[in-house]
Amino acid sequence: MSESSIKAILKDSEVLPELKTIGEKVLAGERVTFNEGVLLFEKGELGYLGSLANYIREQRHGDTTYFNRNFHIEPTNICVFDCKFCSYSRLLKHKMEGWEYDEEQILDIVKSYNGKPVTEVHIVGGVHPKMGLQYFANLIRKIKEIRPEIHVKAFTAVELEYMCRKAKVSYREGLQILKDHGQGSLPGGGAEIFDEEIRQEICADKCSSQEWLEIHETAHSLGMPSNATMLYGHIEQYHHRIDHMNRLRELQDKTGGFNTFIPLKFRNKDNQMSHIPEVSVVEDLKNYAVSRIYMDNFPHLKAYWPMIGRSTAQLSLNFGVNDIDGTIDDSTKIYSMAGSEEQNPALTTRQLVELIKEVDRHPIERDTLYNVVTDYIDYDFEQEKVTA
Ligand code: V47
Ligand code: SF4
Repeated sequence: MSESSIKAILKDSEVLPELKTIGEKVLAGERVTFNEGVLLFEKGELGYLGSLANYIREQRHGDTTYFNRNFHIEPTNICVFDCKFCSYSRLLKHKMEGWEYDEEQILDIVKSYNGKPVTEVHIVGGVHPKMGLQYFANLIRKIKEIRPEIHVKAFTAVELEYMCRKAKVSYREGLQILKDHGQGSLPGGGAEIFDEEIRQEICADKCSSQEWLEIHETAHSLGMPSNATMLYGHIEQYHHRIDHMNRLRELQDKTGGFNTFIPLKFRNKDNQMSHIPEVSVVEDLKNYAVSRIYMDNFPHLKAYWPMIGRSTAQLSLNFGVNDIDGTIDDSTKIYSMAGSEEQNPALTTRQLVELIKEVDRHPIERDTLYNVVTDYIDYDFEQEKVTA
């Protein structure tokens, strides 16, 4: 999407004047305000939003689409909290339906990846009262003994808040202990929607928005980067989404520690919010586009394909997204249990590369910190090497 094609779109008489003003700001590299963000959601046509978002995406990343090779460990789905949207957790009282891996089982999962070229392990699960800070710190150390080079991206702010509270340490002390044992970064989960009233309705008993932001700010100050998510498409309104993005944008101005923004579509199977219908694919794409336009200081925007499905993930690459979450085998249950498109979210690297190439984007395998691992544009899978 070139500057001249955007200018042509801005001349289109069907675009509302106030939306044209926002388009001109985007072209000039200026920041969109809160009210303008809400207006984009309320009045922006999908095609117009997509053009602006794609322009930003291509200015920053060209056709590059990143993915990484990781695997997930979910140590337990037993959780002391009771988020209304969660299809995954089993409260302690329903322990029969829960799982709880012991240390040996977790280390066996790590060992099962021996010889496989994964660069990251993503550890996230329910909040189990018996699995505390020291347990997880030791676990990370043992994982690093098995795979010294692997990047450990672990624990949402929800898990960290609970761990630190139970261990009676500050967030700084807790995060420093985990860092000293080998943790590299934090995933973006647990953010949901920061608006306090909506949060009270959907996940009243877990860490507050302020605590979530404080934990990420502390991690950034210790040199641990992180991601941020937003759970959308339930009872929130557009201004709640912009408020959420705005709080993240402000923190990113302060710390620069966020890598990636990951919108997560609410799925309604088998949870306490099953009566709420899921939003459409059009809404998903609009949400990606507005996120790309509003979150001007977030380098990357990720589509989590196990949740939205492969076709929408491909489409999202024209709506601001420049990253598709990796070849994660069949190791995460959080979305398949909530009714996502992908019941077995496994893709080989070759399939993922083809998925990206099919929509004329340039696949690059990255590590957690977006260093290039392999450029797949001229990769020959038969010879297992780059040919050009
Ligand atoms: O915080 C739970 C979400 C998140 C549902 O950082 C649901 O790279 C939709 O943190 N419908 C956890 N979403 C997952 C997470 C994550 C995922 C991918 C990449 C990264 C990253 C982090 O899953 C929770 C919650 O927002 N979730 N239930 C549901 N029914
Ligand atoms: Fe527990 Fe996380 Fe599910 Fe909430 S979303 S109930 S914190 S596992």
